[in-house]
Amino acid sequence: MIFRTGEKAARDAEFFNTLLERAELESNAEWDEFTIAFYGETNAGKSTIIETLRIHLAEASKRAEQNAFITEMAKAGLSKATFENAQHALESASQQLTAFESDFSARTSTSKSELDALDRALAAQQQLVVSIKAAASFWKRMSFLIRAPKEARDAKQMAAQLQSKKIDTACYFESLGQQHHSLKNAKAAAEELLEGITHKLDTLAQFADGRIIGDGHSDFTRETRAYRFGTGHGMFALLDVPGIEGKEQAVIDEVLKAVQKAHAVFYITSKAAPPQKGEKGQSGTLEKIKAHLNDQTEVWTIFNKRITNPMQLNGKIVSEDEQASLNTLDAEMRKQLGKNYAAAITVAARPAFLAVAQCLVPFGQDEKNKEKFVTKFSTEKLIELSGLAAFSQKICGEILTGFPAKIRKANFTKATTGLNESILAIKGVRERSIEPLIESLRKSEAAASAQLAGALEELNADFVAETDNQIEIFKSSARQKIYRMIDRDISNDDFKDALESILKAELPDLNTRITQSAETVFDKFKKSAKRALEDYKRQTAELQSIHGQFDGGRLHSSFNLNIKIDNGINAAGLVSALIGGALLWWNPGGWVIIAAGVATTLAGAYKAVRSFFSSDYKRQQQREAADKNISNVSWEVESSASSTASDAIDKIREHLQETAASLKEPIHTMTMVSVALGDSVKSLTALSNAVQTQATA
Ligand SMILES: Nc1nc2c(ncn2[C@@H]2O[C@H](COP(=O)(O)OP(=O)(O)OP(=O)(O)O)[C@@H](O)[C@H]2O)c(=O)[nH]1
Ligand SMILES: [Mg+2]
Repeated sequence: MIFRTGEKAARDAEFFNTLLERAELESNAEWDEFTIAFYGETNAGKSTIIETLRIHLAEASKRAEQNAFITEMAKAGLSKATFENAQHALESASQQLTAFESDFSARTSTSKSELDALDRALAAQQQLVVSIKAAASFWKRMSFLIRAPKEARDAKQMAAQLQSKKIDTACYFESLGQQHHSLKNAKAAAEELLEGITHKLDTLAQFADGRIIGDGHSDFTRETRAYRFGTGHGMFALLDVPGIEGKEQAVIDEVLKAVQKAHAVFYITSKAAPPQKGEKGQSGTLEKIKAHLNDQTEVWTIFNKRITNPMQLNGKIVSEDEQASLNTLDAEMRKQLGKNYAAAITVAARPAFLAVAQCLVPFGQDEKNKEKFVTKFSTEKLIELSGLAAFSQKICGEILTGFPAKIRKANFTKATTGLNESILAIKGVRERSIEPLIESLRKSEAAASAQLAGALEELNADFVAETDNQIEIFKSSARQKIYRMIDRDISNDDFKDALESILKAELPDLNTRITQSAETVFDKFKKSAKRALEDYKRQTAELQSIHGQFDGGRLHSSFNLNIKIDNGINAAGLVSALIGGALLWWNPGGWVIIAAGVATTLAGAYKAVRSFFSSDYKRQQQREAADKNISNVSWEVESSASSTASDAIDKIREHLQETAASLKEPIHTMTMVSVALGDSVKSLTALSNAVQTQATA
């Protein structure tokens, strides 16, 4: 929300009111169903407990899922025997194939080495025959034509044997190949069978009990889901809320929306210890509980005792040490939430779930775990031992009794808490930010105005001093020049002419010097005025950033309280408006008129001295006449210059008043904002009182 002008501020404040009414009241408008939000750290077991209650209390959507599961199960025609047979078939086909393959490779290498050995023996024998023939005499070689040597005959026999061995081996390996092929086929068929079953199991898993329960990874539940239950008391809803302390940023809106809607909150924890406090400015679980659950009228802690082994279910599920820790937890929670905190209830969610779950994926982990528990205890016993029986009785009895009145109380409390927090936040913004800002702006404005007024006074004083100074220079220069002429014993006519021409020559110089010094003092003024305005502009910007950190608290979620003051000060522009044109009123033409007046004055002086002849006396008279005339002229110049300057200064003063009004603009804007916020507080207080009256009606 941006307040720029007072009017806009008032309009925004009105909008602010309506929004608050809507945001805080309508979002809590769950009036028919008693709603319990399951709140707590990720993996604490919120979804497990809700799933258990859904099954145990036969929640409608759970019943529908279970019916779908039963139908799918019947369609699948799955029995333990078919599954086990398929598993065994695959196992034995795999084993046979593996055994065959290793035997096959052993046989291959044996046959190869046997054939290699025979090959080598035959080659050696043939080599022997060649060497015998080469070493034999002519007659011996002739006899070999009739009967080959024994070695040659042996070689022939060996070659025939090798050939037959090779044929036998090839036949043998061909039959092994066929066996290999059929074993591979058998394994593939067993795999296909099992895959078909697994596919059926996957389909079943979609309807199985426990689908909403996480797999042990954080942040399993991402969106709040409501499950509705009908009881003798009427309808109630359980909200399965995403967990805190995981990737909280991603789910925090869902968490807050859910607790805002709820009439009671179950804080689920798997640790029998008070929630952790934050460190080094970071919010711990405890601070979050305080912040998130502060406007709840009923908060319970549900301690989910983690149990994986049926042996742990003998006797009480909470040890003495754990009970002592739970007592500390109760005390800490009561300290944070006051009378709205109820107490801790213990439940062992996992065994409770396993006890009541009926539709579990066959042969899966859950089914195996259930098996572990149900072989040790009956379902009824497990429901009792896990604390589920007592817990669901507590919900349906104590917690739901008289729930319409509880809903009313919870909704009204939340509405008034919301409104009161908003009122406090607006008051805080007003007192801690807006009011100090206005005060500081006032101080800065006063300082800037004083600085400008001071600069104007200084301008006047500087101008007078500078003009006096220049006139003194003029006087002494004119006097020196005319005295020198007088000392030459000139006639009165010459004296008159000389004085006139000296004055006419000196006056334009004086004019130039006065104009120049006027420019210098105006320039000095210009600089100080600009500095004053720029300082003010900078100060308002700094003040804005110091006080602009509006702590809107809870309002921040719905409102962006961004108040901007544009002080609209353009120092350079304002300064030129201040003295722009002031120097134009300077009228150099005035000096000619002054000079013309000299002659008239001189004529009188001349008359006064004409009858005197003494030269000394004449010179004395001429000096006096010169002094008088120079003085008269100076006085004329001074009064003309000072009236010109005071006209200019008056004009500046007029503009200064306009500037002063624009310096007050930020103060005016912020005062309007403050008034608008004050009005908001009044109307929100009236609304809060009206809600309270309704609540107790
Ligand atoms: N051993 C054991 N495991 C449990 C118990 N309760 C829950 N779990 C396991 O803890 C994991 C998380 O449980 P959920 O119920 O999904 O936890 P959650 O609080 O809903 O978690 P988020 O949805 O991430 O906020 C699952 O793997 C559960 O099986 C218990 O009592 N004993
Ligand atoms: Mg969950």
